[in-house]
Amino acid sequence: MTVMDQKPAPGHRHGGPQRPPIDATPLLPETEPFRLLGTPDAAKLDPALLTELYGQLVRGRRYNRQATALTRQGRLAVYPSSTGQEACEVAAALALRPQDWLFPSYRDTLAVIARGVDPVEALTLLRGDWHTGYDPREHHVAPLSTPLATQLPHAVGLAHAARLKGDDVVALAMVGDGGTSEGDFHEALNFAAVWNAPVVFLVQNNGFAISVPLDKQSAAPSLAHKAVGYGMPGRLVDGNDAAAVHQVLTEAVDRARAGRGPTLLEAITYRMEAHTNADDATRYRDDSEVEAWRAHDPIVLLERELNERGLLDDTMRHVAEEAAEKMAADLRERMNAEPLLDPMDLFTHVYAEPTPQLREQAAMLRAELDAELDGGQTDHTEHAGAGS
Ligand SMILES: Cc1ncc(C[n+]2csc(CCOP(=O)(O)OP(=O)(O)O)c2C)c(N)n1
Repeated sequence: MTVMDQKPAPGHRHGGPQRPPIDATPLLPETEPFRLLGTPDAAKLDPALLTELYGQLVRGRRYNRQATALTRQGRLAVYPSSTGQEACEVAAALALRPQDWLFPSYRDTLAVIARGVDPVEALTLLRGDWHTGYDPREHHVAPLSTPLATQLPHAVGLAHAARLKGDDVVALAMVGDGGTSEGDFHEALNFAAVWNAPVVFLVQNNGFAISVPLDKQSAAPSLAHKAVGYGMPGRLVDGNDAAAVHQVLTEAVDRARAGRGPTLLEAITYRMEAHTNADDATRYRDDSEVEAWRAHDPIVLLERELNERGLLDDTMRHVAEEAAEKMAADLRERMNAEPLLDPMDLFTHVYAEPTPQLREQAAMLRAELDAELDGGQTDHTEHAGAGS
């Protein structure tokens, strides 16, 4: 039995005048973020896991660089880079089984591709040319969520429904530090704990919500401490230590799978780039802060461990870099092709059964498109249906 298996005495429930003393200690996060790389415990880590993490971190870093380049070339409308946060992204995907579900935010493209989604399809939404780009059911990955924290109640709903049906499914929901101030965060965590839903919340605390630093965002001792108020355990982890993030996520996912309820994880990391390509981070943070985090880069930490254990040689480094370059070249090539767009797709998948207003709007657009094509000679009466 671990500390996280213990439930606090139910003294907080309405139990009449003889309430037992309240002990919330089992739910409290550790005082220091959990770390593995560079500690004696790292010797026990599976070499296959470390090399898998390494390959995926290198690929993820390259993907971030390529996607940012695509914004400069006008091929991508916007890209929120996760450079510096690759350990959280990759470990999140690797801690799940195929039947589990991932609920990502807009910054979590790397977790999405690590789950098996096509790297180009994962960028479709950020390109602005299709609602989601991939079929969420194929890899059990919900759409990248642009509205903050709305993915969290969705994750709880899916996890709760799976539990009611007896399905072996865990939902992992990812959110930023700023997202924890949203009402949806509160509602999701409250329902998750009351229903004992098999869901894990991973907060990537990367220091900023656009230009707002954490100390202007929350007065909580840590974001993981918020868990206690809902009655679930909170854990703090070094978000740049890929092995540590993978371990705490695996423990939390196993706990949820075993029916022991939700967990809130806070991964301490750092957003090395600006919020997106549309942001200028030099206006609100000092370069020296960014430089200080370079020494704690997730790839540097993992390389050091692999080197110390004799698990990384030039061949292996070369193989990882080659694979990343291949992925980047393919991404570049396919993103450079003009997408075939049908403006009528705007109406597809809005409702299973389109409303009269939607049909009317679709007919108007159809008429405009036809007019553009043939100077207004087409009979439009046959185009009254939406979502064709
Ligand atoms: C409901 C809602 N409010 C405001 C925004 C505008 N917005 C986009 S990103 C962002 C900051 C979010 O920061 P954080 O949750 O820390 O995530 P990060 O971008 O650092 O990954 C804000 C306020 C939004 N997308 N959705």
